[in-house]
Amino acid sequence: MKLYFSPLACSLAPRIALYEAGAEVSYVEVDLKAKRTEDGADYRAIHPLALVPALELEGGELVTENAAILQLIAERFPEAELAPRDALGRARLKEWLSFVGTELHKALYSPLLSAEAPAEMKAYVLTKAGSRLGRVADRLEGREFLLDRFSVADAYLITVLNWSQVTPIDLAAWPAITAYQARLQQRPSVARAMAEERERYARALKRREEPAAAPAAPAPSADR
Ligand SMILES: N[C@@H](CCC(=O)N[C@@H](CS)C(=O)NCC(=O)O)C(=O)O
Repeated sequence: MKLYFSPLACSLAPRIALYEAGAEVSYVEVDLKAKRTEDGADYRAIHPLALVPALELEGGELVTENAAILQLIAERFPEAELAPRDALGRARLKEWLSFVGTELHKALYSPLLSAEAPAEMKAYVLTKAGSRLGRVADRLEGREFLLDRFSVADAYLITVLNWSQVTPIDLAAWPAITAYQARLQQRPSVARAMAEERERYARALKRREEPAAAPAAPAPSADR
């Protein structure tokens, strides 16, 4: 398998899941601005929208969309127990994957991180932050994970929450979320994935001759 990723983008989630699973995978970095892979290939020829993540399977099939990729990883590595097996548990997993993908990633963080989104749009999406993050905080109150144990939904949530620090969102308003973040960042798969991608991010910045210091989260851009 091959995971197309961009450092600290939402493709961090499948990397975390793959580390949890102990999967043998090659990781191919994509420059989302240039739309090129690190081997110089035109990424638009691989993914029509040039988005990450994309997971290429052994037979060459390409799977896109984080929710689908994460569930496929969970299914391929059942011993890692990254997804519940019962019907209600699966529904809850899909519920949270959808919530993170739509209410948080695309409806909240993407516009805030975009260099192109107009100020009015950013102000509008910020009006939704309290209710959306409040929902997450309510869920995490008294729980270690979104579901009964670590799942691919946590891999996605921790990835998206990591972007807060380069947005006006101050997670300190939700202690259940900051406690969750602190806990998950200690988890070996998460700690390893974040450390590696921070390094890759710093290298990518350097290549673009921007400040070399590695931030804990990506700088605002049109890429998330
Ligand atoms: N619906 C896609 C969204 C993926 C997405 O937005 N990826 C961002 C990185 S977090 C991206 O590739 N952005 C590049 C761009 O918008 O051109 C999914 O769930 O996988």
